[in-house]
Amino acid sequence: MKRIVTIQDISCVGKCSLTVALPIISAMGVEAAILPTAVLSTHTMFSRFTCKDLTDQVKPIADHWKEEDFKFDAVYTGYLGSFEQIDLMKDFFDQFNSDSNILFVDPAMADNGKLYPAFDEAFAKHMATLCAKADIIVPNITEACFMTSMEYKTEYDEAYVKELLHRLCDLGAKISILTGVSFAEGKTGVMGYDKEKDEFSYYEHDKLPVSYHGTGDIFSSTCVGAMMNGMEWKEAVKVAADYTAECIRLTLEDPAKPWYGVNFEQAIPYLVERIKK
Ligand code: PXL
Repeated sequence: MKRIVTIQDISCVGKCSLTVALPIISAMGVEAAILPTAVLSTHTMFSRFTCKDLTDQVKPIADHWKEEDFKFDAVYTGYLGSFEQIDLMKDFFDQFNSDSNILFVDPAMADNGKLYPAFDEAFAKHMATLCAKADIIVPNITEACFMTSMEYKTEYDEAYVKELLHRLCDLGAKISILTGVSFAEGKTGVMGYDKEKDEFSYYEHDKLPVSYHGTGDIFSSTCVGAMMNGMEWKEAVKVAADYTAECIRLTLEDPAKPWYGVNFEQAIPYLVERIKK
C-alpha cells in the first residue's frame, strides 16, 4: 500500500486542506499520514477565525518519523502559514526525499488575481523557493504569476500559459501543472509541462459557472492520490479535474449547500469508480 504524508493546516470547518486531503487520499486506497501545521476554527475566508500555530511541532514529529524509519511514497504540502513553515518544509524534503518518491507542492496562497488575506508578495516569492525543490507543483494562474513575476491576466492565449509553465519549471520544479486554464467560453482545464521531456499536455472540460473555495485542495489531493494509484501525471490530472468538476456539479444541485466549500463527500463514489477504470 502506498503512503502519502500531507502537510498543511486543519481548518476545523471549511472543507479544505486536511479535512479534504485525508478522506480523498484514503478513499483512493492510499494511506494518508498527516502533519498538521496549525489548527484553525475555520479557513481564512471567514470574517473571523481562531488559529493555534503548530510550527514548533514540525521538527520533533519529523525527527521521530526518521527514527522510526518511516518512508513516504509522496510528500504533499498545501497551505502553509509562514516563512518559517516553508523553510521547515525544505528541511522535511531533504530528510524524506528518496530516488522513488514524489515531492508534490500545492502553493495554496492566492486565487482570482489576489493573495489570500494572510499573505504578501514576499511570501509568494518564498513559496517559489519551496516549489524549486519539488518534483511536481500545482499552482493556479494567480499563484504562478505571483511566483514568477508575470502579469496576471484573465484573457490570454496559449503562448502566455506556456511562458508561465516555462518560468515555473525554471524555478526548479520538474513538472508544473497549471489549473484554471481557459481558452474558450464555457471551457476550462489544466495545462502541464514536463521540463525533462519538454512536453506540454492540456486537458479541457466544461466550465461550471461558479467558483468555490477548497477546490484547489480537492484537485491536488486527487492528483497525488491518482499518481499513487500508478497513473502518470497526465492521466492523474484528468481524474483530478473530472472529480473536482463532479464535486462542483453536485454542489450546484444542492439547495442547502454551504457557501464555504463543495460537496466533495457526495462525489467520492464517482472517484472510487473512476480510479478502478
Ligand atoms: O484552500 C486553501 C486554504 C487552506 N487552509 C486555509 C485557508 C485556505 C484558503 O483560504 O484559509 C487556512
